[in-house]
Formats: sequence, C-alpha cells, structure tokens
Amino acid sequence: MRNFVSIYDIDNLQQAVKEALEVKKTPFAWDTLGKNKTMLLVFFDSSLRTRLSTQKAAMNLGMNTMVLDVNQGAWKLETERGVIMDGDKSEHILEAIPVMASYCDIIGVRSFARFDNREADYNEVVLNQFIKYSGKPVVSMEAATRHPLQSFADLITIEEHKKTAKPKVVLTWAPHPRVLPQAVPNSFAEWMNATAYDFVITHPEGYELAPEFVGKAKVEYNQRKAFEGADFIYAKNWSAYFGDSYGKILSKDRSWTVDAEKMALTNNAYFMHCLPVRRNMIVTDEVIEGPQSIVIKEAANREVSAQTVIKRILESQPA
Ligand code: AN0
Ligand code: CP
Repeated sequence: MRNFVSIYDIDNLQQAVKEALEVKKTPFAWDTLGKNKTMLLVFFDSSLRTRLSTQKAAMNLGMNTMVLDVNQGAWKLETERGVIMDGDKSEHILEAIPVMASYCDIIGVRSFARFDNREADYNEVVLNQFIKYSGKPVVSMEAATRHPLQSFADLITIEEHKKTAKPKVVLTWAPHPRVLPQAVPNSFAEWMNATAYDFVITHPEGYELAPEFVGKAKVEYNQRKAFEGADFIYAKNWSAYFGDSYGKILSKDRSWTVDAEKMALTNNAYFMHCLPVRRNMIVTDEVIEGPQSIVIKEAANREVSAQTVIKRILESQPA
C-alpha cells in the first residue's frame, strides 16, 4: 500500500479485516517494523481520537511520531497557487509540504472541507497536494470528502458484533448546531456498499449525499421505517451537499434525535457514532449510555485500523 485515502487503497476488504483482528490480538508483534522511521501527523483541524490513536498505532510498530497543528504555532499556510500573499498567510503549502516531508517517512493529514467551493472540496485539493509534492506515503486522517480510518474501524466493529451474515445497517442523519462535513457519512456509505450488508440511509429531504457515495444504498426518508428491524444504527450529522445549499444547515429538527423509543423499533440494534457527539442533539443520554451503545469500542478500534494501514505501508516501503 502506498497511500491510504479511501477504500480503493484496499484490494481485499475481508483480508484487511482479518489482518486488523490479528493486529488487535497481538499489537506488538511487528514492533521493529518501523524502527528509525518517523510518522508526521499534520492537523489543519481539531482532533482527539485521530491524534491519539494514529500516534499509538505508529508507536506500536516501533515508529517515532511528530504532530503539527498547523493553526497553532506554525505559520498560516496558503493553499492556492497564484495568490499574491499580502494577507495573513506567511507560508505557501508548496514549500511547507516538501519541507515537512523531508523530516519523516509517512505523513498523516487532516484537512476538512472548507465549504467555499464544492468542486475544490470534492477534488480534495489539499490532500492531493500532499500526495503530489511530499514524495512520501500519505494517510488521510479525514479529508474533505472521506474519513477512511474511521470507516475501516467502523467495519471492524460491525464485523465483531454482527449476529448474522447480512445485518441491516442504518446510517441516520441527526441534528447538530454547527455546519459539519459529509466526509464521515460519505466514507461510511462507501465502505458499507462494499459489503454484503443490507445498507439503508435515512435523512430529511435536502440532505441527499453525492450519488457516487450513495451508490446502491437504499434511501428511506422516513426515519422510523428505516429503523425497523435494524441491527446497527449509525448516527451522524452532515450539512447539505446539493446545489446552492452546499455546506448549509437545512434543519435542526430534534425529532431526528436518536432516542430509546426509536431504538425500540430496531432488532435490539447496536448504537454507533464516530464521536465527538453532541448529546441530546444527535442521541439521548439514555441511548449512548445504554447497553447497546458500542461507541467506545468503535473509538478503540481506531488504533487497530490505523495500525493495520501503517503496517501495510511500512511493509511495502524499501528498508
Ligand atoms: C467532524 C466531522 O463531522 O467530520 C469530525 C468527526 C470525526 N466533527 C466535528 O467537527 C464535530
Ligand atoms: N472520530 C474522529 O475522527 O474523532 P476526532 O475528530 O476526535 O479525531
């Protein structure tokens, strides 16, 4: 594996899950693989889980790790070429990327959608500049359109908990006070569509995701109907994708909050969310604290997905 930016960087998903479960069982079995190698994690946006789990994963493999928060202590970076840099940005990403790359062997990047321009976001302008100008393997730690380390952890978690070969998995939109990206739901849909699961997406009208991510998923606008017989409920907020509404909040309707009454419509479903989660907007205290909530196990699997990915990259690098 050279880069990890989407599901397309994994050729055999079943094999990858199998390998992840081995990594989980014996995390220190490859603890010299990354000796004298350095992983740099570059954050343009905040993080708790990704920051810690990716460092831990790299350390389990014997790597050194460095973290740079671009907006705290580093120079503000210009990302567009051709701009006259007479504003607040002191450095251009076209110098910063090769400089950062010269100090490390693998680069992780977190850069969310900016919502100024849908085309720029969906072309992954920032992530692709890292791939093009670093000369080093690049791992997406959530980019504008996808969060593949999260989706891989989600798949591992579902595989560990599923009771039937083809569980019903429901991705439900839920309300949130701030504008959030589509990366997590896009990516989750992409990974679920690559399985044999019965996969359903439910959201209010206007919150349709990009067709290339919805794929063959069933879209059900009635949330209660979608929940019927579900084995997994995966909640997430996202902002609108289509037309002039791109990056806008169309609804904060709390009748979409996941609560115990709605969970009772399911087949005793597990509750999942990538975290961070806003309680009593996305999900009630009762549901997230309840016995079917697997959000902490899901977050713990972020170390496993990251370690599996970094291991594969190290294994395919020259010594
Ligand atoms: C981000 C998002 O929705 O993409 C990160 C989630 C992992 N969430 C927030 O910014 C709250
Ligand atoms: N789920 C996730 O990526 O969390 P952080 O934003 O805290 O890294």
